[in-house]
Amino acid sequence: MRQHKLALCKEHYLEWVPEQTDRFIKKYNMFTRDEKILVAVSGGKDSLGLWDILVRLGYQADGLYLGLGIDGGIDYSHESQRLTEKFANEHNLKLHIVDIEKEYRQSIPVLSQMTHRGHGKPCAVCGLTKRHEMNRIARDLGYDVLATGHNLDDEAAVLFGNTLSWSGEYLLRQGPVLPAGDGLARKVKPLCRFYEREMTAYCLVRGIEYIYEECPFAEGSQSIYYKELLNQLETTRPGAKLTFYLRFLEARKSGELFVEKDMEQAHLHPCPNCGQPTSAPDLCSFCRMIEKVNSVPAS
Ligand code: Q46
Ligand code: ZN
Repeated sequence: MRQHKLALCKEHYLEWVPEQTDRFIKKYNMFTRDEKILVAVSGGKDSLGLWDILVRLGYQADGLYLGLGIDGGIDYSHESQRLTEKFANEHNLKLHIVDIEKEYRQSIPVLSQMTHRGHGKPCAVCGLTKRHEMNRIARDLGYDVLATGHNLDDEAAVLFGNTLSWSGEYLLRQGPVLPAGDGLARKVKPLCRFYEREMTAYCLVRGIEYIYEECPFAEGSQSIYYKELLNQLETTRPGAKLTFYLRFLEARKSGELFVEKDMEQAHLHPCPNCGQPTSAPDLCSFCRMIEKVNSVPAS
């Protein structure tokens, strides 16, 4: 790990990763050992790695898998669900599975086509659905906090995009912890300081079987392009990604860059259908989407 000027053997690497994770959890006040954590698992290395680490550290972490119904020629959803279930069974862990198609009659790609959102890509509908469902399950099942496996490469790419467009609102909300709001679960990213390759290495040496393929719809996305640019930078300047992200967190905290203002929570009210907070005047955008889909006669 050139950025840390550190080289570890397998045995010590498997100790170092959880130790570091626990340090970040405490540093950013993510959660305590008394709280119930719901880990959003996709079958990929980051989320399965995160679940494994939290359990090894003795946290109460259950999993949530959302079946999106994405095939993309590689049977993506089935394979990622199979690997997630395999991991949960092998470690005797509790896994909640929500199949979007069963729950809302349509898979994500079909919901996207029917609502004409996202210019042919289902990512807008997928993101909206995942946010809605993760929050719904966390709230309904009484979890204190929702944890996702975003790593440093993910966070640096989002930060890069938000900086290029100086999206102040998004920059203010980006961080390792998004506090709970009215009806919104606290969201945390315990892996936000690990490089993607560090998580790959963790899963490989730990023997975690995960889905290698990305979601087929990720191809050609802006975030992958930003990741490539940042990787080029990292090659010549080891540690650049980490510095970019950490300096941003410091600057934001100190108020150097932005004046922290109250997030727009005041304008939120519960959606009359699902009860989740929304800024829309009536139904939340997820319920509006489902209403629209249900109004289309079945063919
Ligand atoms: S948003 Fe888009 Fe991802 Fe959903 S459709 Fe696939 S690439 S999984 S992070
Ligand atoms: Zn709603």
